[in-house]
Amino acid sequence: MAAVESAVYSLLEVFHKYSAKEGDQLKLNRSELFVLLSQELPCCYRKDAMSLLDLDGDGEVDFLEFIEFITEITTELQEMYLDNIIHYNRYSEHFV
Ligand SMILES: [Ca+2]
Repeated sequence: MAAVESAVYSLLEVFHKYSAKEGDQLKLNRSELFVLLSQELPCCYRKDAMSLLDLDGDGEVDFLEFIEFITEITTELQEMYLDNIIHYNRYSEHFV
């Protein structure tokens, strides 16, 4: 499977692995969200995660809300990634 396809399937599998544990199978309740973040995204584990991710205020996180959060994280990581590439390229120029 191609890398991006694998990443997409991984997001789907992780979300549904945790959302299916209790109540609505297609949404993360507070405890499911906290377990998912602590197990799969420990860098983003926060006590106020539910209020950040629950955009429609229904007390649960659906897949679209989860993906929006993943998009925000990925965008922030891209900025760090690009900074590192720029730094690396500047550093490399001194030694060519
Ligand atoms: Ca929600």
